[in-house]
Amino acid sequence: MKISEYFFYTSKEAPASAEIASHKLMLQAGFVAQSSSGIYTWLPLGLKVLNKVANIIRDEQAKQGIIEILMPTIQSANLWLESNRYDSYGAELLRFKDRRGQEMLYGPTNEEMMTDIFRKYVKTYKDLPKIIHHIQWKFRDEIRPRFGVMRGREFLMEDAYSFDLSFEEAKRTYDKIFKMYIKIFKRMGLTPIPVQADSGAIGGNMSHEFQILADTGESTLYYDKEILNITDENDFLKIKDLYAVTDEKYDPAQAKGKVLSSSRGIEVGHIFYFGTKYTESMHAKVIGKDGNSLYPFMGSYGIGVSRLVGAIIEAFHDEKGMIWPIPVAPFDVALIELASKSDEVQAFTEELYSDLMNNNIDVIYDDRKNVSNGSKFNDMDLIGIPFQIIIGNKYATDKTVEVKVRKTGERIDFNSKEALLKYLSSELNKN
Ligand code: 5CA
Repeated sequence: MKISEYFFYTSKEAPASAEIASHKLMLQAGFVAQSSSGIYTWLPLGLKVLNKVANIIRDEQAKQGIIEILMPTIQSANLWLESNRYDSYGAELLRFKDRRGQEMLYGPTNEEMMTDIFRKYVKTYKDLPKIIHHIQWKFRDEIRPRFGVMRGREFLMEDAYSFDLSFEEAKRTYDKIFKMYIKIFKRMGLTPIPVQADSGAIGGNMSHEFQILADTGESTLYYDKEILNITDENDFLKIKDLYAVTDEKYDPAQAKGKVLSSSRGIEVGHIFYFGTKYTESMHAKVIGKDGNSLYPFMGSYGIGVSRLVGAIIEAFHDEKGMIWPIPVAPFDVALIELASKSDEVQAFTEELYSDLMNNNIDVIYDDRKNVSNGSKFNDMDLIGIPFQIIIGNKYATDKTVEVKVRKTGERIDFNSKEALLKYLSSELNKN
């Protein structure tokens, strides 16, 4: 993508109203634009990251046999009257009437709608277990939307719902999703800490919040250091038995004898087991093995997709801007053409641009003519593309191009295009 043809608008300064790094940087770098309180437009760079985050989640769910559907954003109030949540959900629920006077709402979560779909189609134990998920916009009329996409009113959530025939099987499903969530967050370069949690408005008695470590997080975590040492996927479930809580649940007596770390965290996911709460209230029964009907045991599992974009920035940035982990970066490589009077430099840059694309490297090419070299450097640091290829005087004099690694600041010279492409392909495929 050539910047001259893109939708690329950065600002020199972060807006004064933004309080935390991710909010400041997302506005300054043109990743999102505020539309109204807690409601944002995703501009092209932000949308690319949002889609990458969503696709990692999709990919891991598919690997576990979890099936994707897409439920609407607007729901009928009738379903929520059945589950008895219509009134109890309170002021966060955006309620309205359609032209026929039917009471509707903008979904803040989908337990009711999922149970309704389940009861329409699934009638027998032979069809269970089932886990179904979707990625859809939610609305919660938060009393204090803040920190940009971190606590929005409209936000993108991935939510999964499971149906099992017994408590034991439901617990196995819970554990399977627990492990999958750890894998999902690790694929984004994050360090997830699952903490024991309350289930709040969702209801139920088994629940974990997934916090990711970030110095600017809203929660304070106390956790067994051993959690950080568990890196083999087969061992992820062991993390469940290790001590990890947010500060309001911290109890020195329980933590006795353990080597604890304390860090700040951001909640990026939340999983719940709540048994037959919705299947009973909404009469969603299946015929069991013995011919008697039974209420399936449910859990629900949510990831804040749009919040993750902010959370990843909180975890990875410096005074110059964002530092994207490769799997979620808006582009793999930034190609920076410095002001040059030489046609040869320009021709080489164009050629390299094509070569990068032909090698499936997603490149943003700063071909702007009316922008200073300094501003180009600042902009590419700000948007945090993992690798910058700088083509300027060194190419004119000795055919050398420079790569700057955004994360480390390391600079590497290349004097052949082949060596450069080989280096980039191997670095980009490490993950
Ligand atoms: N039904 C369950 C799981 S599907 C549920 O709604 N869980 S939740 O309330 O914990 O939300 C799931 C995740 O969505 C949270 O962990 C958080 O990462 C994200 N989230 C919740 N509220 C907001 C918000 N106002 N802005 C951005 N993300 C949010």
